[in-house]
Amino acid sequence: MFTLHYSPNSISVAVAIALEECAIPYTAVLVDFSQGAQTTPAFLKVNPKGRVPVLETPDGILTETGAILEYIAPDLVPADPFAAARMREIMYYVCGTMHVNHAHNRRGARWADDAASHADMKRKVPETMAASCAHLEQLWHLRPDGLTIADFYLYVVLCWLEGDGVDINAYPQLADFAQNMRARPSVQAVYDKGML
Ligand SMILES: N[C@@H](CCC(=O)N[C@@H](CS)C(=O)NCC(=O)O)C(=O)O
Repeated sequence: MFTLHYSPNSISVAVAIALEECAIPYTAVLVDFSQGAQTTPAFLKVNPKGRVPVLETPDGILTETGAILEYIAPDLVPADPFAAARMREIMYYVCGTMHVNHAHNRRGARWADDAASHADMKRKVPETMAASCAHLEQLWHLRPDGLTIADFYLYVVLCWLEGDGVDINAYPQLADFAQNMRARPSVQAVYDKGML
């Protein structure tokens, strides 16, 4: 049995989409950020990093979205090593750069103590997120064919664009991708569960 610790609209929802896509039954446990639930001793015992997602599996506890996605859905990683590397090229960019850009909106305290520094970081977010969208749009032709686990990560990050002050329609391939993902039953299921 699988237990997913998640927070709505967070990257943990990418794991929920993958579980739905693979028809893997799971229990979803809400980690209520508004109550600081990710910082409680009980949660830190599960994930000392104080972040979601966390997936409890029959093999042990996993953290880090990309790692979890690879575990859940190995069939959605291209068999060809070069295509798999292309997929990871996107996923690591979205995780290591774009997700971090987004975090500067509300999580500036990770990097600085001064409120003025937080405000400065926040102001920069529309610019850095737009730059990430432009890179993805420009390199879209390198994306491997067919559905991959990177798509789940990317979709959730694209859902953050509006709140980050970026209009997805300025990037037609990303907008098209997001629309197609939104139509998938797995994505519909997480909306129905109030996760997105
Ligand atoms: N590298 C991690 C990042 C996980 C992460 O930053 N999750 C955010 C939600 S999107 C979180 O749990 N934030 C809680 C906090 O910063 O207190 C991954 O890809 O899973």
